[in-house]
Amino acid sequence: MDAMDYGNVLVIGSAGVGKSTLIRTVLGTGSVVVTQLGSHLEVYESLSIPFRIIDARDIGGSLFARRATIGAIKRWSKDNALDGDASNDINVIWFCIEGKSRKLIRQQLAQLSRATDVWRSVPVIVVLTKSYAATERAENVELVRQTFARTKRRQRNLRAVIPVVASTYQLDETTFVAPEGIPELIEATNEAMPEGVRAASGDIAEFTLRRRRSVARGIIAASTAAGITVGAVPIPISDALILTPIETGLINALATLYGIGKGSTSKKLFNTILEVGTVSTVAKAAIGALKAIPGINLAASVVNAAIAGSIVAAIGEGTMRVFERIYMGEKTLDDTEWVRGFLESRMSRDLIAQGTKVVGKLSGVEAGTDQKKALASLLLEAFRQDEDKATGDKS
Ligand SMILES: Nc1nc2c(ncn2[C@@H]2O[C@H](COP(=O)(O)OP(=O)(O)OP(=O)(O)O)[C@@H](O)[C@H]2O)c(=O)[nH]1
Ligand SMILES: [Mg+2]
Repeated sequence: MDAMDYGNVLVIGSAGVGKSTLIRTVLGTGSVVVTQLGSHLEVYESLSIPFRIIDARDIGGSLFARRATIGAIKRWSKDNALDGDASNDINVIWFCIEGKSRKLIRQQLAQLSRATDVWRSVPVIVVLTKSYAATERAENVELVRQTFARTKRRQRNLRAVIPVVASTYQLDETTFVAPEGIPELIEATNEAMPEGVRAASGDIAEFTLRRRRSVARGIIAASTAAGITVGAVPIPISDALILTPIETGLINALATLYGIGKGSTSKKLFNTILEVGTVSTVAKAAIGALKAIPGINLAASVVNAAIAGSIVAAIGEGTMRVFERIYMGEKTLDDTEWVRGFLESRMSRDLIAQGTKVVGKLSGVEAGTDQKKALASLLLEAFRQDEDKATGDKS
């Protein structure tokens, strides 16, 4: 992409609200270039999205720190202008606010508004970071909107208020809050860009699809770890019903990520997926085959953990691909029979093969190392490799 086409996003917020975590999730880890400007300013660039993201660490802090940071941003803009880059201004500002209490939200908003007075008419997106409590999201959004409504100029600048969870938040070993709001933030930011630097909607769709996939993998990883924990029982598993709550959570989290609602048609689809992943003959066959791997020197609970983890990982990767197709309009929520066939063939083809490999490798893991951790990473590696190999396979 031509450097001229880049828009600039300034990210501000108090220390520890989650700016760096957010930026890394939005851009992904691949192809990101970070330039350090002094000690308080980092400029992130990705080859696949036309925004630069500027992490201004201390702008909400002391007056002195704020002046220094604003000065550095202005100098950076000027230097860019000298390089012949037309888009040297700040085009969008993300106010990062942690939605802990009403009072804190108001305080942070006031502080960030003051700090950005020099960018008087630049569009603002308020990002409510660490929005782990789903029940509080709507209320916090409303509070921000009301606060902005008190000043006409600020209200004019406000483009969106987006509750975000940038990375999986683990509540305990088997429950977690899935990432939230990332594709929405990318889309809203692109919308707020001046026309000259705005990406075509097709390019943005492709970018957010890739971001969705990487968020999906975080969800699958957390669910697989939960499956390993739940599966680690000494009595042999006969079917995967024990995994129902985890698979249900997994399917729901992926559905939210791909914008699939909770109507009656999707419910039927979710049930189909759950069936394949719990009581189907394919699932049972996989359990039988994995239990029967000869010559393994592992405790029964470890084998069970491996089986449970394999099933969750396989269902997760398969469901992600199903939802991608629906998201792209290639399939619909009504295609339950296609979904069943697709998942069953993936399960019977890959689950046993990958699961066997993983159990074999696990037997070679040195005694004393954390077997659960080793198992989780072996599983994800195995199913991811399979996933990447299968890319482009449209069956
Ligand atoms: N699980 C989870 N942790 C988060 C999230 N956002 C931030 N954190 C954690 O909160 C802490 C602070 O996050 P940072 O991204 O470093 O915050 P920051 O705003 O860049 O902080 P400074 O650079 O010090 O200003 C880190 O331990 C993060 O891992 C999130 O969405 N999920
Ligand atoms: Mg940071």
